[in-house]
Amino acid sequence: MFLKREVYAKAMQNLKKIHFSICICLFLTAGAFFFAGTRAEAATPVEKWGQLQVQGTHIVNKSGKKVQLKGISTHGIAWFPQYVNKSSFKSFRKMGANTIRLAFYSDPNAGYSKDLYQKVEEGVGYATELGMYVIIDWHILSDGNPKTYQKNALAFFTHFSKKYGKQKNILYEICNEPNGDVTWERDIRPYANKVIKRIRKYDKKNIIVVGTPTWSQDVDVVAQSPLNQKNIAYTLHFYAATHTDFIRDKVKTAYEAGLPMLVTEFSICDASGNGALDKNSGKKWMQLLKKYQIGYVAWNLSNKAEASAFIKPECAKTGNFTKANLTPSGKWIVGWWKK
Ligand code: IDC
Repeated sequence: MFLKREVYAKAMQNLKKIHFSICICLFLTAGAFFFAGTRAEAATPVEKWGQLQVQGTHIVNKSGKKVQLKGISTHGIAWFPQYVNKSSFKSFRKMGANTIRLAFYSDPNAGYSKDLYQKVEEGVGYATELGMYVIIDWHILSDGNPKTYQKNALAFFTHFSKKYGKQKNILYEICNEPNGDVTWERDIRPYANKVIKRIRKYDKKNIIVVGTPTWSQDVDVVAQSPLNQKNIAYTLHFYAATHTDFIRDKVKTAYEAGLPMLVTEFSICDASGNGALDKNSGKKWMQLLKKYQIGYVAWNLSNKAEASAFIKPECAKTGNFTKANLTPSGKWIVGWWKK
């Protein structure tokens, strides 16, 4: 009887030990998951990738790994300044964006004003706090030749490269879309060389994105004689319903020739920024960009009644967006960000 009781007590003791060990194990596992979870959440895009650079045909991160920038461009910040705020950018980061582009129209007839430097600074500030990359875009458009307002461009990039030259999350886009009677050799190349020289006075490392002829479509032309400079990528823009295989072929040619490219603007509607969506052509673009590891930033962050706008026209919010606030083009594009 005594023996039995002793065996029983021993068994109970062992059981308690096992129970205790299981508890400890569970606690440690839960703790590990918790810390992994918070750590993963704490790692912002810039914490993960660090200083970007151009290596050969690609944009790579601090460890030399090819990366795809993905994100959204503001509309002209003169017209939709209300979307340049931290909560707005944060909601897109949550959906998978790592990049914000700030579109600063350069033509005085299209919103240019030195007063808007302040808005760019706010935007860079929010993106930086959120650990996102930010493209400072000198948005030439109606002023087709980048030389038209070259003096203003030099002042603009002097100001921002002086201010942000030591940060690692900045990209400079020096001429959104050259168009009209403009050639690479005669107009864009000399303009680019001047602006790059100015930026490099203050910023030795960050990537400079250079526009290409015909609304940043002729990457094949540029690939024949790119600039002789470091950390340069070239702009490629497409609107999938208008720009189909004939532009995708230009991209293939340029890529095979070794040209580093970045899509700083695109949508899946037509080139007017409006019209029907072409998801079929859009899908071909996404597949091509993934295959080549070319980054892409979508047009545009506004609730304007046009197909390329991301926010539904009836949505009055200016931040804290969810997918329910997005237009069909917005929803479709966001769906590719985490792929
Ligand atoms: C469009 C906007 C539209 C605005 C127009 C003129 O979507 O609301 O009225 O500019 O400023 C581009 C340009 C980009 C255009 C966009 C769509 O870089 O500024 O935005 N687009 O037309 N290139 C090809 C298409």
